[in-house]
Amino acid sequence: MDLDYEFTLKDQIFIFKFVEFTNIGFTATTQPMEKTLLLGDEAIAQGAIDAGISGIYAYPGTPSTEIMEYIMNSIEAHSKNIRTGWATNEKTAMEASLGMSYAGKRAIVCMKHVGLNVAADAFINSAITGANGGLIVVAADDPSMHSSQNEQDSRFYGKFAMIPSLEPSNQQEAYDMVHYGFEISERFKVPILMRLTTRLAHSRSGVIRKDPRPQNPLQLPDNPKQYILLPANARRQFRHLLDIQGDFQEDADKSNFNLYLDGPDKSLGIVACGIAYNYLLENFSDGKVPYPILKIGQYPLSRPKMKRLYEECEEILVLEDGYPIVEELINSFFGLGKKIKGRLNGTIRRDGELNPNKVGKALGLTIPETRPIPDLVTNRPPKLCKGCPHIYSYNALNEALTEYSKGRVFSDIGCYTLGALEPFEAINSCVDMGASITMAKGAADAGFTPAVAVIGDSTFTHSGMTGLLDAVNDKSSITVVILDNATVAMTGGQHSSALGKIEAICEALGVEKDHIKIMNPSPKYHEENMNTFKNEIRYQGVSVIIPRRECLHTAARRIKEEKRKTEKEKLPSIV
Ligand SMILES: Cc1ncc(C[n+]2csc(CCOP(=O)(O)OP(=O)(O)O)c2C)c(N)n1
Ligand code: SF4
Repeated sequence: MDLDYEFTLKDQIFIFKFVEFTNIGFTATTQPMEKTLLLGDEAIAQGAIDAGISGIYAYPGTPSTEIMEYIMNSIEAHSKNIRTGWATNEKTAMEASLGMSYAGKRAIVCMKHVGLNVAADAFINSAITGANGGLIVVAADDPSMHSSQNEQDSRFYGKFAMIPSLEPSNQQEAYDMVHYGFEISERFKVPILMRLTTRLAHSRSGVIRKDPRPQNPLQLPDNPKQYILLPANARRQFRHLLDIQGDFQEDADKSNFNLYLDGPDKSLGIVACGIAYNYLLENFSDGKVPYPILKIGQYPLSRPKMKRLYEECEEILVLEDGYPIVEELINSFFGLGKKIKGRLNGTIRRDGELNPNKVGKALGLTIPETRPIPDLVTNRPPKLCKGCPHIYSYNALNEALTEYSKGRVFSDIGCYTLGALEPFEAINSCVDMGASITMAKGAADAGFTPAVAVIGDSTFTHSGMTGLLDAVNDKSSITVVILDNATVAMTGGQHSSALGKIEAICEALGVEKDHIKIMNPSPKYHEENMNTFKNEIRYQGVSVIIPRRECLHTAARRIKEEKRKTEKEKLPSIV
């Protein structure tokens, strides 16, 4: 039995006053001291609305998607004219938020952890330009890779960019940290990174809201050169960033999010970062932990508090959901021989999500037996929905490729990645968004032809277009299949930036019009589709095939919405 997946969050108190549903969406009540039941993502979103943002930018990605969705559906956000809407990728989202900050307004940009890799150029440089209006970059990490390609820890990015990072331990802190994050972003004139993990993003708890703050007026930065990163300016700006590192440190030392909580038993001192603090409390039914705890919610690490813990306690246990970043720092800060327990020394498994049971085991507690997972929910691998258009694209493609040896289909990230599984086994790679086209190109350049790339419509505009241009410029012999289901299906059916634009984009990038083919991925067109695949795969150049049929769920939602609108129009109007 795997205990990893069995836990509850005791601290998630289920008191909620009221969430009002309307035809546009929902909005929380504002009575003081009443708790609103919010997901971690929603707490960030509501915090951002209340803290006076003028805009949110994001590209969907689990577990961050609900932040944008909440603000898009919020009547309050609509009434305040807060800019919402999906960006084409995380880099464009990051840059747009930087532009809004340049104009003096508060902005928030949200993405999943791997999205920060895409936005990294802009993100790291935004620490050098600095911010004008408050700017918060939210990265939602996914330890255990519930829906991701890796479990990288975004706190490294905060350290890499040398800006303050915030890591909430519960939904209330997530809400409060947004207010605080904007405040320090404007005080220090730098963007702030906020990192959370899946369980916090996707679990609910009662949140007390603060009084809403008005939006900032338009106001350009005092220093007109701040955003011009020519080397001479960049050097100056970077030196300034280095100069204010001490201020970040001082702020973290004083921060209410970094608490030293004393305990009588000094045989162990516990460092609990973000949600790990919640997991720690979960192991003590009265909420009283006998050991001193350093609860961390703001980075850089508070050295005086860490030093006190190190000096007062015999051993240190580091609890962090993600990489052993703090454990590593303590080892190298002090390195004075005391035992530091955590993921690095093997007390806690190096990979995978942290949870209360893992924390209990690390504390040497006896973990009560949990009920086994019922058969109904075990071993149920994900699969394409029955009738999904991707199924018929793969059926035709697989048949068209029977005359060649295996291993020729480079794929990408989306629902269609499930084509890797039985019964299709249609694809041979899935690395990062956009890599299908460029990997197919590289393989074709190496002489491995035919090489086929399979990419979704949203992934194509996210990161596929530039690779296609490379292939066109090099006249690489590849067939690119852009599966157009008119949505970003895998993350819940968000609007796809590619909608209605794919052929025009391909043509503009230089793909010959005669080699851009549209097909309907349905069983009745199987023969026709298979022949189209065969012909284009034989073509020695760049060809694009666009199987086009709406995702079943998006279609169902669209039809329901259209029906609701028609029924509403039919209602007699009250004058
Ligand atoms: C850099 C990055 N950003 C976001 C995601 C989350 N994500 C996974 S697949 C996907 C897009 C899928 O849309 P599409 O390509 O249209 O394929 P579909 O799921 O609709 O078949 C997204 C946004 C990710 N894995 N990596
Ligand atoms: S959600 Fe849509 S695209 Fe994804 S598998 Fe189901 S039908 Fe296919």
